[in-house]
Amino acid sequence: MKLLIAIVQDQDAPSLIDVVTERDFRVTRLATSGGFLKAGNTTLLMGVDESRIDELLEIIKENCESREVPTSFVSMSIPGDTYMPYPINVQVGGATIFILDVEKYLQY
Ligand code: 2BA
Repeated sequence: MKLLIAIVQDQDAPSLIDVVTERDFRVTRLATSGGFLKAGNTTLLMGVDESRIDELLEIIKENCESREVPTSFVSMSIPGDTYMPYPINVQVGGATIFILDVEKYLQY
């Protein structure tokens, strides 16, 4: 068994969860925040048999969209020790995925 951890955008999470549960995967949803944007995102924990990892990755790819997100102003150091704020756009997602080996899977 593998543990697939997927960090996705909040907008994509509901439909992704619907599809994975319909396809008989199990999933736990965590409300998380990204360190860079400090905005909410969703982390999904999915315990999955190794033989179905590719199927699950395909579902995630189909249901998670990459988006450009405008950030709040970022301070940038310029010569003379002053700071000038300016806006930037950041490309976020579709999904950031980690796949870990599961040593044991127990349910009581
Ligand atoms: P955030 O940390 O809020 O990052 C949002 C987006 O900002 C990132 O999109 C990336 O495009 C950009 N970004 C992040 N750190 C940056 C930096 N130091 N300099 C410039 N741009 C930066 P994604 O790469 O698609 O990541 C989306 C979210 O997935 C992240 O939200 C974070 O919550 C998570 N994530 C991504 N890579 C991770 C990693 N290696 N470990 C843990 N969480 C990760």
